This record gives sequence, C-alpha cells and structure tokens, in this order.
Amino acid sequence: MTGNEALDMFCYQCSQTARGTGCTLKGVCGKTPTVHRLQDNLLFAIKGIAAYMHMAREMGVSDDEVDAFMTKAYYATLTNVNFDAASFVALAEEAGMMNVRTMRLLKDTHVKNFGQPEPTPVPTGTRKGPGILVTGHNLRAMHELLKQTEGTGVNVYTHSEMLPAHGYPELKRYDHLAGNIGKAWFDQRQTFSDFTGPILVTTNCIVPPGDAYKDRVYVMDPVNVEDGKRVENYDFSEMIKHAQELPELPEAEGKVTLTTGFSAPVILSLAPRIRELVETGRIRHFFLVGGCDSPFMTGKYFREFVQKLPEDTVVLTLACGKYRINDLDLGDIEGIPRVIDLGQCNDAIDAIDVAVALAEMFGVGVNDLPLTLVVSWMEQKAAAILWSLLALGVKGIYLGPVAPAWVNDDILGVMVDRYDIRLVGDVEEDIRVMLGDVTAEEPGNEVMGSSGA
Ligand code: SF4
Ligand code: SF3
Repeated sequence: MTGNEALDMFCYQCSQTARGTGCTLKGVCGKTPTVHRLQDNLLFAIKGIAAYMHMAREMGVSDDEVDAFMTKAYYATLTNVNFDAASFVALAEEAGMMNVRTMRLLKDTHVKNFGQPEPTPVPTGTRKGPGILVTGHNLRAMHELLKQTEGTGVNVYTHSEMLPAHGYPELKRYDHLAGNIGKAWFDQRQTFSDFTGPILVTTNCIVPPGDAYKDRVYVMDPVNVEDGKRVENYDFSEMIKHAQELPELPEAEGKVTLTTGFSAPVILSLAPRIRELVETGRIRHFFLVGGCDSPFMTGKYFREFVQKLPEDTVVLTLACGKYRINDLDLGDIEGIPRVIDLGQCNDAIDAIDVAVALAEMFGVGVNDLPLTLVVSWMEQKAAAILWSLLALGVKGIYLGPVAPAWVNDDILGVMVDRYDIRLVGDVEEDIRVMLGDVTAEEPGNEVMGSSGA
C-alpha cells in the first residue's frame, strides 16, 4: 500500500459531480480513480513542459509539435473523452518525449545566445556596493539585466536556479556578475531579508514575500505576488535606480567557492579519460543526484547519501537539489571532479546526452552503465523530467524524498513492474544495492511504496 488512498479521487470538473461537491469514490461519468489519477499525472507533466516552453518562447523559440501534443493531452482529460488507463500511461510517456524535445530546444537556444557553458568557479560572498539578486531560471532576464547594469556600479548576484548563469560565456564576461548567494528556493525568506538590494524573481519558485523585503521584490511574467513590483518588457530601469538608493552590501567573503558550468560537451571532451578510469577500476560508479528540492527534513537523505559514497564514485548533479551537496569538497579522481554541476533542471537534457554518449562509448545500453539516478522531486517540472527518463527507457531510478501522492496501488504496480522505480530508503543500504553489494530483494531495500516513506 502507498498510504495515499485516504481519498480515492477528487474531481469536480463537471455538473454531474456527486452531491454537487465532488466525485470521490468513482466518477458519476464512469471515470475510475486510477484514470483520474493518471489524468492528474498527465496534467502535472504538461505543467512542467509548459514551464520550459514558456522559457523557450521568452527566447523567441516555439514548436508546433509540442503545441499540438499539449492540446491533445489537455483534451484527453476533459469529461467523457477517455476512460482508458493504459492510454494515459502512453500519453505520459509521450509527454516525457515532448519534454525531452522542449528541454533540447531550450538548451540549444541558451547555447546559441550565451555560448556553451564551461566550468566556472563562483564566489559566494558580496562586494561592497549596491546589488541586485536574481532568482529563477530565465537566462534572458539575466542577460538583459547585466547589459542594463553595466557601468552603473550595481553588482548582480545569482540565487538558487540562476547559479548556472555563471557558466555561460556571454553572461560571465560581465565583471559585475558578482557571485551566488543563498541556497535552494526555500531559503528565500531569510536570504532575501538579509540582502539589502532589490530581488528579481524571474520564474518559480517564489515564496510569498515577508514584510522585511516585500517592497524590494520585483517579479516578471509568469511570476506574480500581491503588490509585487512588475518588470515589463525586460526594462529594469526602475529596479536599477532602486538598487542605487538602497543601503550598499558589505565587502564580505563567502564560506565556499562553488563550481558550475559542466555542459555535456565539456564532460564528453573527457570521454577517453573517463573510459580509461572506468576500465582500470579507478571510477567504479556514476550517480546523478539532484532535482527539485523541498524543505522537508527527509531531503537530508541526499546530502548524507553523497557524503557516504565511496571515493571511487562520481556524482553528477543539477537543479536546486544541488545545494544539498555542491558545497561538499569531495576532490577529484585524477582530474575528474567528484561533484559535477550540469546546471538547471532543464539541463537534464545534458545528463541524458552524457548517459547516451557514455553508453555508446562502452558499447552497452544506458541501463547497463555503472550509473544510478537518485532524483529528488518537488514541483511538476520534475514530473515531466521523470516521465522523460521513463520514456527513454531508463530503469531503476531512485525517487525521493516521498512518493507522489497521486500514485495509487494500480499506478504503483505499473511504475515498479514496467520501470523498476524505487523509493529512497536507508542511505547505506541503498548505496550497497546500487553498487551491487546486495540485492534489492534483501530486507531493507524495498521497491517504491513499500518502505512506508
Ligand atoms: Fe465526476 Fe466524471 Fe464529472 Fe469528474 S468528470 S466531476 S469524475 S462525473
Ligand atoms: Fe527548484 Fe523550484 Fe524545481 Fe528548476 S527552483 S528546480 S523546485
């Protein structure tokens, strides 16, 4: 049992709804709870694609194939259209492939406009003077802001998912792109209160602003909060003026220097070296540890997991989940860093490219590589990425910190049987299973849904 079945379903989208309030056991129309939950699953994946396609559109890119899929998929969830559970699993896989297409479009336009990311050290302190802190994923906003702040004396800092901006040549060439402040999105009440300048929120995640800083918060489409100052048409002049009027930031050294900017081409330029290190046993296993983060205590799993990995392992990471681990100094294996930051969540396309290229180099399938994915999820972009990985045939993904609440036993059965999905459990036992030191059937290594998490 998943423990998620307190309510079998809840649907109130049509006039037939039970008692005029909601269908909770089975639809008056005949919709089953599993179909209803799979419809929600599809809607969540669509929301993720929408977020990435919105970013691509901001860069001037759109795609008829993705648009047509979105229309078809939304329509499938309308009343009295589709009662077939299996077809919703197929639609979820199709959504996964559409998300692959969307992430690639987005990556290509980022590279075309800002250059191929390259490994870049990023300070985490502040420089004396006025500053603006930028969070979210919109790299075009960062580029426009850097252009408009050039020569004004206002420094620009990155927060959360904006960290990878430091790796792009066309963005890092601005000397006043001064560093990274804070960690994942959920630290923003504290981080934004402490920061004395304006804060620009370009995409999710925003937390409703606290009184200490809400008059310094600027939002841009699609982000909105009550009374938020809006930036229109990438015109940051009001915010820059505001920065010059607010108290300066102090000269302060950060506790760590982070490194970001490991694109797929950078990693694959090291492919012959990686091959040699794997074949001589000096690299035993690769892990992808990252994804969307949440403030739950259970998120501690991911840091502890990486800390306990043996020294002959390499960790790829991405998205805001990286902040659980990117301050760890794990050194390198003969020049190959042990923690490699691939970028934002949408840069999962680079992780896919790296895995496919390594599989080709070793002459095996992706599932035969010494590679395990340990993915954290929070919002619905992560659902889209999960379906991308499943649609590409990736098996044995470990998911955490909790099982999706929309999964019931029927869906769970498919997730486990077809995709071998697992839920993260005990750190040490998980590592032993992943490294092949123990099989999953032994006690303590349960498949998804059976660990009670
Ligand atoms: Fe109920 Fe079906 Fe209408 Fe949803 S679509 S409210 S399940 S009758
Ligand atoms: Fe994080 Fe919101 Fe999703 Fe782009 S900033 S990964 S949670």
